[in-house]
Amino acid sequence: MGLNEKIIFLGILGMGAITGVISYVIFSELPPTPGDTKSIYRQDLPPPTAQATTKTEKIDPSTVKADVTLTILEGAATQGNPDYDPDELSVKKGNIIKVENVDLVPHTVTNGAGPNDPNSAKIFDTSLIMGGEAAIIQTEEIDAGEYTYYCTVHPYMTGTLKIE
Ligand SMILES: [Cu+2]
Repeated sequence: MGLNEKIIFLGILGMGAITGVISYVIFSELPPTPGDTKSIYRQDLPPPTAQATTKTEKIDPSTVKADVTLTILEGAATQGNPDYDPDELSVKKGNIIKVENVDLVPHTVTNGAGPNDPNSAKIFDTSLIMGGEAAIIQTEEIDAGEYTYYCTVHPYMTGTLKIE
């Protein structure tokens, strides 16, 4: 490297350093002001839309006397492990099913053959049940029949709910 090249190299390094210092100083002098909404990019949020309704009510499972328990087994998240117990559950229409997740990670009980099923979650859906928590599925308004269900987090977890 000749002398000129060294000077140019150091000059470029120096300009980089100066740019960094200037940016650091200017940006630290101009922090965003909380509540300042004068930006030309500001857009108001759309009004909240009504939540999709499913026939699974968000109620505290501990206050409900369930008729049947469906357990999500520990280790169910691992493909190939036993997941729902019982895998095929038969209940009488009107029965209240308590879904107990005894695993350590969240799972769901969602009707349908899988995520691509257009009817998925339209009949029942617990939404996420955290590890160690429980949810309720009410069958009062579900027509008698056989429904496959799966876990939206782990779609290989599947089971069948039969309503008589
Ligand atoms: Cu799962």
